[in-house]
Amino acid sequence: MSTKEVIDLRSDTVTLPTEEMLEAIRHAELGDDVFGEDPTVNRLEEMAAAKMGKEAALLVTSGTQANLVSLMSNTRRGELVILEAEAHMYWYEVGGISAIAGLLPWPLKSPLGALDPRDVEAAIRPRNIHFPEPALICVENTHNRHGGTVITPNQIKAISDVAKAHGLKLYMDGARVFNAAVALKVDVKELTKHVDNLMFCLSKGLSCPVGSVVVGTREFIDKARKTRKVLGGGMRQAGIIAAPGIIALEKMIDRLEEDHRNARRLAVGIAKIEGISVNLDVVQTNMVLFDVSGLGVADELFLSELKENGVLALMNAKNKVRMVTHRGIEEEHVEKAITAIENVANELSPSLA
Ligand code: TLP
Repeated sequence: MSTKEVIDLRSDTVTLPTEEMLEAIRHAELGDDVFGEDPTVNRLEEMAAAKMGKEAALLVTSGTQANLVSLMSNTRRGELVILEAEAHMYWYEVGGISAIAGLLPWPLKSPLGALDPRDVEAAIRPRNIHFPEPALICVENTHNRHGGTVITPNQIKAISDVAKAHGLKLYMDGARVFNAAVALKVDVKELTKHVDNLMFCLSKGLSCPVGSVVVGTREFIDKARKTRKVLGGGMRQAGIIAAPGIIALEKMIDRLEEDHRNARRLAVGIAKIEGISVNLDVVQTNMVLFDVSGLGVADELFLSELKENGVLALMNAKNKVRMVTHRGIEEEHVEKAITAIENVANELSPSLA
């Protein structure tokens, strides 16, 4: 790394494709995927379904499209969807859940992202002329806004039991489900077996340039394929997106462990800085959330000073900074980032140094 290189910790979405991925794109066998004739897409979809222990899969353009397609394919307009109050679908998807899917989100608070089954049970009201019909429960794994926290197979099963008892479907926003599986050291199927359907992203820690995959029963995926079409997501020679996805599934999952190690290293380093606090219990995968309220400076100033020192980050909430580790961030970058944060803290709040 040159001394001028920027350490970009804004998100794992900033990862660039590997050389092997670029080669695979160049040589991908292509066809028209709207006719189901792109062999590379078909291969990726089959691999994804097998990996998740489900019948079928569908390549889509983004995590947001995956969630929207899944919401619409699991429900009818006017129905109620129970989700966690900090869920990505609720916070960051431009309100598509209501504006496009026509659903009523019913957010439930939780300390670390895992819904309490008793809260879910209580939220499912009896069928009544006044109430919207409840249709779907959503979990997010790992949980982004809670700091990349992991939801365990037992926690998912407990929600699934409630869903089944009330005839509701269970969906998982598994944008980073492989991070959860790697952190728990379990096969990803342990995390998917209790949900009816899910999505995962290729373009985050797995390093692909584009794409997410929706996975579920054959019937659900047939419906999702049509929903994707109405949303303008029918792609033609989409094998150029699927080709790196195949490499991601074959080769990029196990290395997520490195990202987790680096996140922990980063968090432990940041925790020692005066004026900054980190809850280390929440650092379970590749994200670090830390509180800079002790520095007494505006968030914009903190981020811009950090940028001056060669490190990029995002705010997760007021005074709460988010950093995400990913391929391309090595131990030396973590050390440099810690030093940069320390320098900024000292510059902005010299009295604390
Ligand atoms: N999350 C992005 C931003 O939108 C915040 C990030 O940098 O973390 N579900 C979850 C849990 C996500 O974290 C994201 C992306 C999505 C869905 C949406 O994926 P994209 O960005 O591909 O639409």
